[in-house]
Amino acid sequence: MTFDLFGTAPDDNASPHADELGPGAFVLRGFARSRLDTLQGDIDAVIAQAPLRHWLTPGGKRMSVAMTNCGEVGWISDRQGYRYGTHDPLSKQRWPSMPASFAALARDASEAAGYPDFHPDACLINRYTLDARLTLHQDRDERELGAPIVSVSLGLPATFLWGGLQRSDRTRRVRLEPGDVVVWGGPSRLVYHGIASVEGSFDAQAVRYNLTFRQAR
Ligand code: MD6
Ligand code: FE
Repeated sequence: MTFDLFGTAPDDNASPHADELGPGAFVLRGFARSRLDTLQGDIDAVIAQAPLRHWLTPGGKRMSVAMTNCGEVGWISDRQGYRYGTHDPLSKQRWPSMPASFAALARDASEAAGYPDFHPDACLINRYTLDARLTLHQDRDERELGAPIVSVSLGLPATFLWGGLQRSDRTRRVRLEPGDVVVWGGPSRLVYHGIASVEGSFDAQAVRYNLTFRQAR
């Protein structure tokens, strides 16, 4: 499947295409490739205001992925559970606003995947070092489960796990490269997924970043 079925490809030189993971779920290969430098600069600016931190799970374990947020609301985890909140619990300030480059990418990618009416109010920023993992989970803390999720990969490649609607369903391994954008919604919105591993290299950059856009409220 090519982007021509959806609209115009933004990266003319990248022979972009989409892999369908399941009904309503796509990997838009290389969709953000031409925007990576701008996105990384804006990630660094958000992190300067709202530093990355390792949330505690409700069960009391420290997460290996470091996280922060921008947008109207941010995703928070602590002993009380998972939730969205308007303020950073560390600084007691509002989360930094969503950079224009983020909002534009979320809009363009959701539209390309057939979700023209996506208005994210939350962007979770995940940073993975080589030893970080994200165990199989559903994204279900959002009020509007009719809206899709848009997820962008930067930095080191990773092995993404794509399962089913039950935790015990078998998983498929999908390699995500920098610039790949995963969009999923509809019947796939509550599919279990995770990050099995981040692939090291001799690149100067030793981390993977992921931006996940949601319509949370
Ligand atoms: C990651 N992504 O790629 C983790 N969740 O680092 C997610 O957990 C995720 O990619 C919901 C929708 C898309 C995602
Ligand atoms: Fe997720």
